[in-house]
Amino acid sequence: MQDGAVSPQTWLIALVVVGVVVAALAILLLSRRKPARQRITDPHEALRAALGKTRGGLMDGLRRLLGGGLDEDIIDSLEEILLRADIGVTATQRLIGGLKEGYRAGNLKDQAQVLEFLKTGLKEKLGGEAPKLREAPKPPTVVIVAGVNGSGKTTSVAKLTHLLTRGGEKKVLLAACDTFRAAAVEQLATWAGRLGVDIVRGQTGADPAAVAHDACEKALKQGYDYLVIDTAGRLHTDKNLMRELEKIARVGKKHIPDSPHEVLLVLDATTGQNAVRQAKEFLEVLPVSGIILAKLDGTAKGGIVVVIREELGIPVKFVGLGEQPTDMQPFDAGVFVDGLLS
Ligand SMILES: Nc1nc2c(ncn2[C@@H]2O[C@H](COP(=O)(O)OP(=O)(O)O)[C@@H](O)[C@H]2O)c(=O)[nH]1
Ligand SMILES: [Mg+2]
Repeated sequence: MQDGAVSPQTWLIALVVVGVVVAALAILLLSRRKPARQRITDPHEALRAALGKTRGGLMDGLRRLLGGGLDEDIIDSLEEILLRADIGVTATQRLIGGLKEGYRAGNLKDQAQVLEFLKTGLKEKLGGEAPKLREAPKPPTVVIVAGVNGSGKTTSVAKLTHLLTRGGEKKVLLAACDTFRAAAVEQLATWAGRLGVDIVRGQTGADPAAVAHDACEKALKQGYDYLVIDTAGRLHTDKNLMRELEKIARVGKKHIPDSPHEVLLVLDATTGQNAVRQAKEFLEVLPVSGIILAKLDGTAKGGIVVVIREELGIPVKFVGLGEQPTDMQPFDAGVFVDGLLS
């Protein structure tokens, strides 16, 4: 080899060194970048953010129509916008009727007044703050979480657990009664681990009522404050599912006669009116006492809360705003409507 010439090995080493330096710089830069989505800690802001899609559809439409003034034809055209947000035919017609009356009486003259009217009307329909979770006079409080497959039950159990254990004083036990799918038990067990709570689980295919039985016994003996029961959303037939849910509730009653204290039905907001139809089937067999409306963050159909209220007469107690345990909050009509229309 000639003096002064660089050997291939030296080139190779130099290349590797440059490569390592570039990779290290890239890792350093990437790790210092802000996460794409900052967690919003203020609950009102979190709800407002989750309602973005619904609010966008409503507000864009309202501004477009009301920008040039107000008359009865324009008020009629608002109907389509309200229906698209899944506010429902009954409520929409009543709101449109009220708007026309107000317009004729000379009380509604511009966009701001129309918005105020809609807000007040919706808040009245939805009531104020949702009733709190029902508590047993003597612990454990038994909560059954039901709903169709994929509606968000297991995630909602995790979110509820997070809310219940937040103060650090309450002991929560989970029961994995969706024994129909192995993955369902694992999913709940993973959440239990992450949230630091205990879980009662059976083998895949075990009788869910037997798991409920064991869980009730443990909850009573070991002084848990809450027993939260996750259930299956699909069996071979809907009849089987409903029978199984009844059986779980019945087994609970044997141990804790005034249970279940709360039966929460999880509805997937993205399915709009379908969710309401499903709910009616559950209501036939289960004493549903509250609704968890999940996935509000993924839909432009947030108005479905109005239909739920009008057609089911059961309070929406919680709203789900994402996939993390922190992404659920008690429903408050005032905050909800303000997040929808401003
Ligand atoms: N964006 C969003 N996704 C959710 C929400 N709740 C549940 N999910 C997702 O929906 C899917 C089904 O949820 P899961 O709890 O397993 O439903 P289950 O079959 O009823 O138990 C999962 O991918 C969840 O992460 C929510 O409020 N927002
Ligand atoms: Mg599940």
